Amino acid sequence: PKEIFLKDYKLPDYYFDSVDLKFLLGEEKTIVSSKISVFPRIDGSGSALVLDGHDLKLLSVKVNNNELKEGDYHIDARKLTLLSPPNSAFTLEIDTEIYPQKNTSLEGLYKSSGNFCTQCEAEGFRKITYYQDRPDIMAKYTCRIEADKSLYPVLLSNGNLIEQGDLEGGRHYVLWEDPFKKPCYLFALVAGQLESRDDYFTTRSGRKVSLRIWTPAQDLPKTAHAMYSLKAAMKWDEDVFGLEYDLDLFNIVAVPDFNMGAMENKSLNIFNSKLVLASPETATDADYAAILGVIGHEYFHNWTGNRVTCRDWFQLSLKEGLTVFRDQEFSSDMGSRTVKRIADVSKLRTYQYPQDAGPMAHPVRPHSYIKMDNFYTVTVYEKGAEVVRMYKTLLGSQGFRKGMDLYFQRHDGQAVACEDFFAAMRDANNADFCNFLLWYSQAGTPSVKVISSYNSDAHTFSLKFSQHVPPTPGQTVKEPMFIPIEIGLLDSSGKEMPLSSVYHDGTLQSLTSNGGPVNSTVLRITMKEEEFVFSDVYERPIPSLLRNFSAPIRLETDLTDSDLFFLLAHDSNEFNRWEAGQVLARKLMLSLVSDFQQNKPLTLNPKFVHGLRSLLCDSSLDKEFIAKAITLPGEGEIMDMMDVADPDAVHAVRSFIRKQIAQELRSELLSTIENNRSSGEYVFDHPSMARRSLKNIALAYVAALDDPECTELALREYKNAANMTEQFAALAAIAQNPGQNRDDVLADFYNKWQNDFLVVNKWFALQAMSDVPGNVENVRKLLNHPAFDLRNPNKVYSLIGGFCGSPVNFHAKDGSGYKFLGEVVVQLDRINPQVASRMVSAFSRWKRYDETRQKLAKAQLEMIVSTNGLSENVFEIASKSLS
Ligand code: BAL
Ligand code: ZN
Repeated sequence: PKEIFLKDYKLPDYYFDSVDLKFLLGEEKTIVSSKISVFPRIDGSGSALVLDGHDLKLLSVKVNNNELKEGDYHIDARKLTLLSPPNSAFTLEIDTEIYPQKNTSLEGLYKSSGNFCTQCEAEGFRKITYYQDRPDIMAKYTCRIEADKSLYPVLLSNGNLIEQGDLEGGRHYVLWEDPFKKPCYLFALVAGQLESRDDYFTTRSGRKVSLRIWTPAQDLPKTAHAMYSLKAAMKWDEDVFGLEYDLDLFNIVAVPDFNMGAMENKSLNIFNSKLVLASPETATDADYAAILGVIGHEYFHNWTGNRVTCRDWFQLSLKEGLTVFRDQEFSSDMGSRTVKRIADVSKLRTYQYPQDAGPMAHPVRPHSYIKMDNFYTVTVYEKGAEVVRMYKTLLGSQGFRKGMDLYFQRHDGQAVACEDFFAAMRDANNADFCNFLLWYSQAGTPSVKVISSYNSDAHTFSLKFSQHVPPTPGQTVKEPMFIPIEIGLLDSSGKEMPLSSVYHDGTLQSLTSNGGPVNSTVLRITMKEEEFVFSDVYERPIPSLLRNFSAPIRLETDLTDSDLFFLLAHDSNEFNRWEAGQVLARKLMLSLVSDFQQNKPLTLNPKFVHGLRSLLCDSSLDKEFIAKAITLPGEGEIMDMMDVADPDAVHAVRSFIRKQIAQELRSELLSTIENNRSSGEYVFDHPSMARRSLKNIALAYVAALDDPECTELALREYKNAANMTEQFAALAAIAQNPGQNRDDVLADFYNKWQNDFLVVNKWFALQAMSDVPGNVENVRKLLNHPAFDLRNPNKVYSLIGGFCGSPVNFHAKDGSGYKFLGEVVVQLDRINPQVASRMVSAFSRWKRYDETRQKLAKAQLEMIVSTNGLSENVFEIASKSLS
């Protein structure tokens, strides 16, 4: 397979101006005709025109109305090359035949539950017709669709519907025109039996936009929350960024078979149904929140991605990092900012940090790829969003907004690079960003160490920082990075100390704002080692460092346990209160892991339990914050901090602590459940969700005790639950403990929900993730369950993905988990390489484990790599994991 490098980017030799597409949709095959107006970048250059194409049958090629003969072009499995096109603008017409019914890769045009739909990002358009399939080719499109009217009454594409009518033989047609130039990855087509929930939104300049959410008729009642989310997102983008929608129609279609979560095609977003359909009975609060965030995300792409797009796929984070940042901000404004920040940072630590420390580590802007699909990663998305967040931390809200305005002013309608965003932020604010661009090119999570000292004579407080960026594949030597660290200082009563000035790099810098001292400031760390000295500090402070997680780094401090308990109790920065608790929990877990490995008895520090008790009983705190604060760091996070990851020890320790907490806080947890029962209708708002989340975590704790009273309670909660959030939480609480109750409720849940495939996926995932010993056999059985289907990505993510997320069973010492995944990946790769390659990623950190496990995992990777006919997708991940 060929590797593609960022440094090899070249401007295209030919541009496309307009593209007229025609689809004749049929049951055996689909005919695609394209008519493209082409012009050379440099007149008379005479270079060949190379078009991408994959799994296409070429019927004809015409240039300026003349059919080309063999010899005028060259064709192979991936390219169609016009050897000597005209020297100036010309018309290119191509007819191809494709077979959507047989397309199980779910990229290009395919069928999902009887309906046609498309997925073109990143390189799916080449499975529809021959084209320069790269994002810097932006053109205006029309799309005519012809199909059987009774089978496919609804025919959708991008832009405005300008014509429609009936044809002979029970067929009909539509003609869509998109007035905005776009790259082909934003092209979309949907045809099928769908109905819509209709609403409208009036933009602030008075445009009345029709909003339609399309699903099969029976699912329409479950689209209310998606419509609410869409309208909220449209309003928010106007309020916060001054960005309005630019057409009279916005369509969303929900499909059950979809590789990604959703796709931002211009005016025709296509969504995985999981991220559209919700009712209180069938969807959890987490589902509701995800729908809000992703509906927002895809809508926000209309400006950050569609109006301004990427020059090439290496720039993916330009649109994704920025749009994730935007959706995070949207969700924060719609709910609790602190809780959202905690959730986002946890996600980063759980998924992105391990990627950054493993064989697939890559910069936010990767340097190379074999398959672009493999780079829709937590690094490009989530770390990319952190990079955007750092601009805002450095510039403030107004400065950031100025940068965004300049970005659109300069680049609307263009395909640009990450430097263009950087330059807009810098120029709009006249800012000195020093070497900030390294965030785009250096992989690896920077480690920052800080040592503090207080001088009681001089009344100064010093912070000495040192940073180190670990080596990553292909990058052994790293430059120091520009790291913004937001900090505050607390006095002995827990109050913020006023910060008046700081001495750094030979100069005394005033920190006052509006004439007075500030409580929090952002230090700019740019060197390998440097010191900041605060003056006028009249007692030894406790520093609150990296507030709001102002940079995606690992921070090591010299804070003592008692400092951390103090911060947990007093920090005015809620995020850092949570973080202090997490640091304590991580330290505690690591030390117990070491005890466990040495066969020492495990005991829990009573101070830790006391800290949790105070949180649990503090009625002034937000309930969801409490729920987050009493949740222990995940097993993966702890393993990530060990020299040799030991899944059994970490699992044993985490389970031990959970049970201890449950025992010692039993009465507080039981009253928490009692006091937070639902009354009345399900409401999607922060207070109600916070209440449910606190109740559910309390239930999970007490159910871990597996005693008759608590089990009875969990069974009652399961039976009486009036919404899926509480029903599923009770099911999960009961399912922690193997036995008859577990078997009974799992069977009951399936019987209840067997006709709702999204709920059944939750049932698959819950069992797949279970830590019951030898669970691999249960998961193998579930592969043959009538409700399971390897062709449906959501089912694979639930069952196979869920299983790989269970440290004890996936990493079972006998290698049974690895063997299972190896077999499934090979089978899945023949059906859907993108999904298979996501699954194979679970192997990527095999070197982190002991020798026995390493050997077993490596053997599976070697087996996969040597499989005949392996896709490039899986090859890239598996071979990089081995290297
Ligand atoms: N562009 C792919 C799906 C998304 O990130 O919105
Ligand atoms: Zn996106």
